[in-house]
Amino acid sequence: MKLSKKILHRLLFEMMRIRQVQLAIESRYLENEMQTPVHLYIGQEAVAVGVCANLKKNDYINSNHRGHGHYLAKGGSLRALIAELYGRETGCSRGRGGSMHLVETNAGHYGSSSIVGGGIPIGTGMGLAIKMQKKNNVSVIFFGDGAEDQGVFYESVNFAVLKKLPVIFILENNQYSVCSHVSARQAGDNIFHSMPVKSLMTKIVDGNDVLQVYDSVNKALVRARTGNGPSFIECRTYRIRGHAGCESQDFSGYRTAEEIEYWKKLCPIASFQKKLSKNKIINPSEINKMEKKIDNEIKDAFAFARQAPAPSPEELSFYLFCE
Ligand SMILES: Cc1ncc(C[n+]2csc(CCOP(=O)(O)OP(=O)(O)O)c2C)c(N)n1
Ligand SMILES: [Mg+2]
Repeated sequence: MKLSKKILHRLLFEMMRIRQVQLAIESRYLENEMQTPVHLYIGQEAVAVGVCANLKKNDYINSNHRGHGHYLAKGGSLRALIAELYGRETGCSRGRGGSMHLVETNAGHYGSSSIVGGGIPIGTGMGLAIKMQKKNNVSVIFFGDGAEDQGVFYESVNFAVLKKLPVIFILENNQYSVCSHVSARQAGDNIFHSMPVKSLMTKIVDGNDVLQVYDSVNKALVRARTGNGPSFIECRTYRIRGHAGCESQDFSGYRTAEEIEYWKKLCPIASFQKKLSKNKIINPSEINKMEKKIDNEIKDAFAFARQAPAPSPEELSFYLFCE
């Protein structure tokens, strides 16, 4: 697939932006001003970016607890993300949700949640709504290999195939569900081989290669928009940081330092930068410019978030589903 220089630069920029935001969050996390768990996306950037760069604003996404990358790639505001982590009224969930409850319906982001697998039936239902309303948009669901362990995933895939829904299931197989490796949970090597139904387009891609992700989603979108039903794409990747919190807070003993080092060398951003540089599509000063631009945006977002007001105690229960 031949992509323009503009798109290639955009893919790199978006991945760098997500990475730099994660690093900034991590570097401030132990100040304890962000009173929310965070699940960093470092290492998985090519998935969110490769998927969302294909989508239109009115295409829907559903995300999960590791959702900063999905939110930013789909066009969520960085200021509102950081304000959310700081529990501020100006956050994307008005400071009531924290890192695992990001949402921006104006950008087609219909929410993330801490319920592992919870977004899968919701995104499938959104596919049904699109079909019933005879619209042309698509519902994309991001979920991890831990969510794929759950029965609701298979029920949802079955339903989406049965009704030929415009849904794209994006499995981010980073190989771990908290401390448990995928080989301790799944009978087969490739999850996509275990799909229970035919007539579902299935594909496994290198989730650290943004172009592979982009290309596979592009094909799945054509299929969905032309009424041919859902697709399932397994993106093989790796989370470089621990399950939650910042680096120093990772549990230890469930994976080796060699394994982490191996995957660090497969960094989706460094390898894409290298590829573009080698093909003279980008030069060091352009990369430098991107870094600076992102850095300024991050500084602005943190300053915005930290000076913003918290929800008032009287209004704390507003916008929540509670008794
Ligand atoms: C229904 C449910 N079961 C268990 C948990 C606890 N839990 C939180 S994150 C997580 C691991 C999820 O792994 P995966 O879906 O692969 O996502 P990753 O963290 O690897 O991005 C688990 C089991 C939960 N939040 N919700
Ligand atoms: Mg996982």
